[in-house]
Amino acid sequence: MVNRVLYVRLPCNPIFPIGVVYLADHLHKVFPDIEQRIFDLGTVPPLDFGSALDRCIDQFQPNLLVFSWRDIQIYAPVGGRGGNPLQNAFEFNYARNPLIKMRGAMGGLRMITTYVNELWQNTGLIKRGLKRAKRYCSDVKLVVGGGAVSVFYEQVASWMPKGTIVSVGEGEVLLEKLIRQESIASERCYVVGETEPRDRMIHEWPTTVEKSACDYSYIENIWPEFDYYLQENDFYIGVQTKRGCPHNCCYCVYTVVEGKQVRINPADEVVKEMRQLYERGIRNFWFTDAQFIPARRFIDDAVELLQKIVDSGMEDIHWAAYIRADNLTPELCDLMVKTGMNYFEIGITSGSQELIRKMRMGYNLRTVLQNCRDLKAAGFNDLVSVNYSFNVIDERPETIRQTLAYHRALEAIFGRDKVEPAIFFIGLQPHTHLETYAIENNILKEDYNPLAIYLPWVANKLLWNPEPLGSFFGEVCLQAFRQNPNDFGRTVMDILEDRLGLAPLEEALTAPVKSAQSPKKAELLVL
Ligand code: B12
Ligand code: SF4
Repeated sequence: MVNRVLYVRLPCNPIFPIGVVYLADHLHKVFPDIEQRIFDLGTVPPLDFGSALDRCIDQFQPNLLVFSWRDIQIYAPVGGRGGNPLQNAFEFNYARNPLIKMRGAMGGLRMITTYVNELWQNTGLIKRGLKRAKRYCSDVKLVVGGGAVSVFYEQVASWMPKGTIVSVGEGEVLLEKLIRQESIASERCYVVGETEPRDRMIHEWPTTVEKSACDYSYIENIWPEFDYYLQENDFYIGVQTKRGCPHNCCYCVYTVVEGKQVRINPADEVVKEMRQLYERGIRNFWFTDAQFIPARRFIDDAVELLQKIVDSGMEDIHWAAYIRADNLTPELCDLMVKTGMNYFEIGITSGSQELIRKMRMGYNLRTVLQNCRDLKAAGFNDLVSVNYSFNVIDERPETIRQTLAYHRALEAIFGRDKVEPAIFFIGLQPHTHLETYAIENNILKEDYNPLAIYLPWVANKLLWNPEPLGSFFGEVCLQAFRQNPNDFGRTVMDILEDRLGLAPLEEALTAPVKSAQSPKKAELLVL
């Protein structure tokens, strides 16, 4: 009988482990009699990982071991665990000064070492946990899942012990079936050494689950270190309000991990969950949805939720989320401000309507601009992070000029200091249209390993910055790192404007039907 479940969240920056919290809450609601324990290695100093895990297993003696692995990929333009990956990669690839090149190489090497160490460390912890748990229960089951495993489920098999169940996406139903000892054949999972992942398994639609407010009185009972996240005031605690995204953006994997069908968590339940955290002192919430307002048809759901937050009287809270700013209305803007939204990220990727269409992002930049005006008029006066990924497809000097014009228009609305341009270069991810494009165009081999970023020729292709503009962007970013590393995004925008000038805003907002593009790039449009 499977009745003692231990959730181990593998080492991670201290981001609230909402995934395991929801899993434990769900199983408790279905099987109130089973014993559960949450153990979060995100709160343990690195030198103690192994011994703390041993101690926890010795005490709890689980017969189901659930390992949750959140992130694995360190590409980001910001300081990651091993340094700033973008700076290192660009210094190594594009610097003319051999000393800077060398610095990039050394930085890259340091990051790769951190990355490989983390892979070894986490797989080591999984194996160690299993071995230890076998002392108490010889047929203990081992399941691994979480964000990182969902994206790289095909690669992790080679590191896991035989018999490990590798899971993609939400794990609630899978765990339920394991407890009931039912067949798991129809779940998005496979068993290492016994079954192979089905072709395109990640694209299968997840089983629907009804979500109710997480019961935090129960969670604090099974998680002795829960207080860790209550002590500091700056944690944004995760709360899910919906799951899934119906869009098709060419570089994005969320839409397959979470599924295209959007599930709305009932507003009353979301507020009930927030209220429990509020009563424990939490004032900052991160709505963990892939998109808080995935499409216009979900505007009413967002309005309902925010109105209920207003009615709840939780007046001194703040929240943040990923927001498609094409789906705002003046009413929604008003509610967002009233409920304390103090940060949001709009991933517009480009300020050129032509490129937005080519990346299949399905929104209208003119609408985004108008909605931002409405948000400002509603009293929004906090930080907006605007994510730009240059050079995804068909970028040209004129599309860069359009992006700059668009960015200046956003600055005119919110104020220069309130709009933070986050300059990303796409980290190519498996199961995306961009990956298909790269394989079909011989940029990547079909059997490439997306985790082999320790191989410079793989890393360079995964950090998407193709020629002919690749070196130009490399040079601009290096200049910005030199000039003002603390205000990197704004400096990049200024340098680009100095070099290329601005397009008329109207040009940015209109997408010509035809454009000068290479045949290869045109293919992406019909993928
Ligand atoms: C919201 C979010 C953020 C927010 C988090 C805010 C907060 N306070 O919680 C912010 C913006 C801060 C963020 C930051 C980053 N994120 Co993020 N984030 C997400 C996002 C969109 C949702 C994660 C989430 O909380 N979901 C809701 C919870 C309930 O779901 P969950 O945690 O996935 O858990 C469920 C399942 O995974 C499963 N499950 C979990 N564990 C287990 C275990 C078992 C055994 C089983 C069976 C199932 C299971 O069941 C759970 C319940 O349904 C995901 C993408 C996505 N759509 O999933 C990326 C994602 C998790 N992030 C990712 C990354 C990389 C990052 C960064 C490291 C990026 C960076 N390089 O800077 C940073 C830093 C994070 C850190 N550790 O320092 C990657 C991780 C995978 C990877 N590529 O390595 C993801 C998957 C996105 C991607 N593009 O691939 N992120
Ligand atoms: S980038 Fe955003 S809108 Fe596009 S598919 Fe991903 S989650 Fe959806």
